[in-house]
Amino acid sequence: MRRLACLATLATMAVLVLAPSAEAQRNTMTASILDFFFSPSDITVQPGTTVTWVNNGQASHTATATDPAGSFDSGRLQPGESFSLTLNQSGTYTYKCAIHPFMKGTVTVSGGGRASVSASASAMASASARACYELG
Ligand SMILES: [Cu+2]
Repeated sequence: MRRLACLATLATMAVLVLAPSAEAQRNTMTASILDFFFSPSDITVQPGTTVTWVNNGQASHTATATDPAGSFDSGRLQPGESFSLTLNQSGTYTYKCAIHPFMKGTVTVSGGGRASVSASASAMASASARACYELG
């Protein structure tokens, strides 16, 4: 009976430990491009996040990096078109619409990303080992 309780605990913990990494794989963020602004204009994401800009306006727009200059450029997006970018490097990127330069936005990449996910996973694994030892 005690052994069964121990196995059940381990199985539950295994599910909890696996869940965070699966979550990290599909980190995405969507922003709208409207006439004539980015919404939201300031975005903060974790490293590895894929940001997608969708042109929901009536006019053509771009998302073109200004600092660091040249780090990304969507090219001209017709209404309904989108542009995706995966950001792995921490830092702040500023961008504008090359057609309407008064349209401006920033993307800030910060946070622990994968490092903090694996740290919390190993903490949970040792917690489950301790629970098992006390039951046995
Ligand atoms: Cu524009």
